[in-house]
Amino acid sequence: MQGETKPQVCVVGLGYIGLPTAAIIARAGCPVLGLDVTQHVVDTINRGDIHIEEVDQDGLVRGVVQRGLLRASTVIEPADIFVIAVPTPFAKDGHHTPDVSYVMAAAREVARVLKAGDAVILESTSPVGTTEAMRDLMAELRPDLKFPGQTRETPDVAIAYCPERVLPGRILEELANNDRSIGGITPRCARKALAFYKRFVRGACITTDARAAEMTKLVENAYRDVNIAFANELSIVADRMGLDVWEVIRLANRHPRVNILQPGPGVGGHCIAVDPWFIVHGAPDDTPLIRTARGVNDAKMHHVIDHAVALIEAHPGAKIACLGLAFKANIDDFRESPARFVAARIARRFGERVQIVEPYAGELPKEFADTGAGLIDIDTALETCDVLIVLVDHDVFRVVPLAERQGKAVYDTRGIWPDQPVESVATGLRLAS
Ligand code: SAJ
Repeated sequence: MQGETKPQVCVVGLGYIGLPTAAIIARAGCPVLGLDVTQHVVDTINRGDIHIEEVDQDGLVRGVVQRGLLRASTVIEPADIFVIAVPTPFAKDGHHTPDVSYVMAAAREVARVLKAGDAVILESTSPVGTTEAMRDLMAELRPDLKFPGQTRETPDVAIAYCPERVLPGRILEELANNDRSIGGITPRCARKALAFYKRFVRGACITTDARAAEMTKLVENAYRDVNIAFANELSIVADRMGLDVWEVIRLANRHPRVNILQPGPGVGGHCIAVDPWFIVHGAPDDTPLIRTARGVNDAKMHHVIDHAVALIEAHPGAKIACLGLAFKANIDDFRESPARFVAARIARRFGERVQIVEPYAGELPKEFADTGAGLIDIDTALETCDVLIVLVDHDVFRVVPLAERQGKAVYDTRGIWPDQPVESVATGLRLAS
């Protein structure tokens, strides 16, 4: 639109989602203030640098900072659109209870500067009802403003929920191209948020109400968790029956209506292993499947540890290489990683015999201190280790040819080496013949 004034945007939370979101909104020409509680994060961004490696693959952050479109601060300022992208972890009660305190703290901040005509959009993965709770809090703090769903008159502000659904490893691409669900507290709120997202999202933007959008996000990740649990359960059954689970899955997936996911050492990351609990917490008596899937995926980690230990004990004195610590392939994120958990257990048990290969790590995480385990590269591992335990399907591991694995005992928990000679045919327990 020619001569149009672009809205001033404030993105609250400059983490994995908030920072790239702020950057692509700025790239669309809207001036953005990024708000974060950490001074170091704010200073880093204002220098045009980044504190999260993946975000700046194409210099996007530096570019928008240099053009004066993105600026970071610890102090909120008035804006036209507020986007909240803060963490929603578990409470520390041991019951997987969602902790929405960061969302509510962000809403308090926003309420301080909110004015008639503004829109507040929550992006954080949240239990159903959080957007309404956020609205209630802001309404309490700002009795001078009319809030949607609480008045028969035209409300002063719009409030909506629009979850992100980007895949770590492809954040920038997916932020721009994925379809989005946009849930308004009222249809009018949804339309206002839609007009905003249309500025920088090329995918389809589909409007609904806030509760449906909240549930949609949780359902997407619970769907994936349940389907990975199915694959992991199959892998345990196949182990018992002496079958190659990857071959069985490959064959089954040739059916036109079957699409089984891949088994692995468990499910990691900050989303798939967390979000299903938000559904369970909201409906504890009606979610046996979702709860069981979580249990299956967590138990797979222990199954892998047991198998790895059995393999190592069958090779007394052999040097062991654990391949990978990241929570999934080709990323440098080691948080909530089953690979890291398994490798640490093996390192604690077998000490100096264990070497870790993780091309995305400069040093080993702290739990490896005092275990005796070292960090080596894949070439050294192939030269010096007789037992290989594949925990992450990084490309650099996948391309190791059979000739370099010959004569080694291999436990491939990701199925990256289908040509590995099988002596004892058990899922993942592929011993070189
Ligand atoms: N995994 C398997 N087998 C598979 C697929 C994945 O074991 O067949 C494991 C991975 O190794 C990893 C975990 O699951 O440990 C999660 O990885 P992922 O690639 O499935 O998902 P995330 O956590 O990187 O991102 C997910 C995505 N959600 C869905 O695909 C439904 C992403 O689109 C969301 O935006 C993101 O969660 C989020 O932020 O919620």
